[in-house]
Amino acid sequence: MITHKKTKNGFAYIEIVNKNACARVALQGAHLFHYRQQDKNPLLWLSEKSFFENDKAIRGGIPICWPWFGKHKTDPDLPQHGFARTSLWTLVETEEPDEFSTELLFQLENSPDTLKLWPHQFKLQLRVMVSSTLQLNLTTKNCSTESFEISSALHSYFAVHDIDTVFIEGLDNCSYFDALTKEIKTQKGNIYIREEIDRVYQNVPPRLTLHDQERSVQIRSQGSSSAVVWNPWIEKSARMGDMIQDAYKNMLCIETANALTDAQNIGPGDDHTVIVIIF
Ligand code: TA6
Repeated sequence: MITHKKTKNGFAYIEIVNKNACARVALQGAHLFHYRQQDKNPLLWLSEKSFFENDKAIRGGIPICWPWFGKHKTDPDLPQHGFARTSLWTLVETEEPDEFSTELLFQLENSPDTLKLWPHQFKLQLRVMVSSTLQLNLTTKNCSTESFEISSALHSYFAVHDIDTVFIEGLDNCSYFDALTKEIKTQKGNIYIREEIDRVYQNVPPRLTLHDQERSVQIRSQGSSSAVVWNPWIEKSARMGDMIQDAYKNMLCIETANALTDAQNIGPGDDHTVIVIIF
């Protein structure tokens, strides 16, 4: 079942319910902010203090960072993580192949507003597949006559039972840029979270696992060889207006990205797709 809904303050989203799972996707940013497999706890984290307001990114779920990841390379006045997550997308297709799965296709195209921020003609599509697995396919099409470069991230916020007991498996021996120290380092073994962490891993394998007390979450990727790991820890989460003080204890970002050396150059008429599958 696919239902168009609005929050009390009129923020539009779509609710998906089938026999395997339920999910919610905001039209702003095509932002999936809830996913729960049948009879299980939500897989994704959503801040209790998240805004559901125009031009403010929802804190949690899977924001789409596009057409640049992080700060804009040259213009500090441009929005962090690009404009896709705060733009109003269009729901162009819905499909319910059976009672166990649901597919939605969202689209964002260049407009006078986007051209002011990023002078390229594009079509951006997000296909969301909700079943016992959650799959997002983000496709960038270059509709202009010149190449352009994008960096991006499917910025997944995972709900965790207790940050002190989780670990990430699969990034052993991967090099990473440590955004806190600005150094390039190499990961040794699994990743445990004992302080603020903000790292962009490169040459990342297509299979990562988040081990939580109650479950292991599989993260599969295609079209991406970089991954971002982020937890704001105590001080930063206390400073964030859309997170409660101890929110850091129950969330961990493992983002499927095309970031830093994995930025993508797309030729005229060409396209690039990055995929994440979570289960
Ligand atoms: O997840 C990586 C990161 O770039 C962090 O540095 C942190 O800023 C996070 O994204 C959240 O960014 P946001 O703009 O959503 O507050």
